[in-house]
Amino acid sequence: IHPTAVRRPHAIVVQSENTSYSDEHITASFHNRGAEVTISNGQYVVNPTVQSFEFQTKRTPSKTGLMMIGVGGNNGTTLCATILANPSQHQLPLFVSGTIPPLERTSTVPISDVLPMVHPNDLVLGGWDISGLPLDKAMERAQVLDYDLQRQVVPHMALLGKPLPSIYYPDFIAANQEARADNLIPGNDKQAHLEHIRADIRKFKEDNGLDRVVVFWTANTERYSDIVPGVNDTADNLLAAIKSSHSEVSPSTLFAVAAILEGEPFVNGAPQNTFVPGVISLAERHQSFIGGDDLKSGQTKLKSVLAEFLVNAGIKPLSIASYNHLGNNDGHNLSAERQFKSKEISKSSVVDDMVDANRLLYKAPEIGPKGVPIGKGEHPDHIVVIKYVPAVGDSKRAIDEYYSEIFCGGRSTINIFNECEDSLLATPLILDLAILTELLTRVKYRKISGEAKAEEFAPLYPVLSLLSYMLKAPLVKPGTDVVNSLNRQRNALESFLKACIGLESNSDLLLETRIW
Ligand code: NAI
Ligand code: DG6
Repeated sequence: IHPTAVRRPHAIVVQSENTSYSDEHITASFHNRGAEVTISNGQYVVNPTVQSFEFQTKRTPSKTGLMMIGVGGNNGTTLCATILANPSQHQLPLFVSGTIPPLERTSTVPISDVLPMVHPNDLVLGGWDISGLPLDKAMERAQVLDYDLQRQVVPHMALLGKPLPSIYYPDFIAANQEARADNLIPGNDKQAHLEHIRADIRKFKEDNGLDRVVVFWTANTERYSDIVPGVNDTADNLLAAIKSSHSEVSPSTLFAVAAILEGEPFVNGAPQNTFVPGVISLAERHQSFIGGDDLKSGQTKLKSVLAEFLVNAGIKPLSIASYNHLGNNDGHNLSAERQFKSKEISKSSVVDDMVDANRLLYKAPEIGPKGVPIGKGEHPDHIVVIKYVPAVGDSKRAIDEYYSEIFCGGRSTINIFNECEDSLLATPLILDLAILTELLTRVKYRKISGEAKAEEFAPLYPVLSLLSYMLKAPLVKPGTDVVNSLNRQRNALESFLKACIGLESNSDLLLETRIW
């Protein structure tokens, strides 16, 4: 299934005193430059800051498995089929197979050459589904890929067999999914379910000789879990709530806890609040990586670019109305109110920081007597509508209207209509997320302070906010700001990759082109 093709050798070697190579590691020093800004006597007072770091990246990618929860769905089967259909390892349209901006004026380099990364074809695929349909049949059920491609890949998909049985708590997904749920881990004991999932991860790792397993939620969107003090607000409370099979522990949270306890990264590709505060604390305690939420595939991705462009250009969106209809099983599940609500939240948050960043255009919130802002301040009207229309299957149709105020009180209306196979946008994001997540587990850092003895290298903070570029409602370190701007998210990711080999962040200054 995976004939080995000739791979490009690791192509970039940085020759600098900032960067050193051993057989095992790339070590690079990096100066993180920023500024402290205060307002004094009506003036912004800016003090430039610099903190020096060393990054150490393990050079050999881990032998990595990708275990998808919901592997029998449209995204899961499309991902398996596209990997199996690509034995000659053609370039896939991924972030990691794109290029990074010029290291000098003209040369771009492939992102996957900046640091060693797992090749998509080397991911060992597996996972769980509450539907027991074998994956070849599940691919046919999904009706995403062209008939002829399905026909060619069916025998390979058949070799993947049936998904592992999963956990099903009917209260969390739409009632219309019940007919699918025929492949279940028996019983209602959540502690036993947790042990079962942990054993599945260990077995998959062992059977396939893996060093790393990325556990990925691409199952149905769940309703939000209530945050209940004493239940899911701390790591210990959450573990106790699982022991007592508390009704507010969702399947996705249980999978996240299983991955964390196994020391394997977990990524949430759906919008629900899997990462209740207890999960984040548990990940911190075990230094285990998590990332989410919700794949940012089409409408929201464009919105994060367009809204930023409009606001930065001084064009003031007064309303953004986003409508879409689709006919796949995701759409069916989202036709239920509570599951739609989860998606509505993740699709709606994307313009917040751009509006907050320009309080010249939008009025800031009033400040109350104790210095606390009242409300959110001025904001465009923003609505999100999703309708289920079975006939169109996976081919989502999305309409967006941006109605804005322009110069001299004029009005501008931009209408966008997009038609596209939803799962063909989502699948590459899952691959990118799995590949980048594996990479980030191999990067360590330490602070360098003057002449002081260097600290030990430590892993990155468990919430992998560097994955934001692929996610609609990025999970970030508690207490830090969410960045929704697609350009800034990409710049952060590229700058981080370059920092790991001792290169400065991206600059479009191109000074040599501006001077004699
Ligand atoms: P799908 O409905 O085709 O697949 C979901 C699969 O999850 C189904 O096979 C279902 O049986 C299974 N499932 C449900 N609960 C489960 C559980 N507890 N354990 C194991 N399996 C379970 O949906 P699709 O299109 O593959 O999307 C998957 C998720 O990704 C959805 O939550 C969707 O909202 C999200 N998403 C999808 C995007 C897209 O463009 N397709 C983009 C952004 C997010
Ligand atoms: C319809 O909104 C179904 C959803 O699952 C979306 O297709 C998915 O979340 C992708 O959304 P977007 O806004 O990134 O295109």
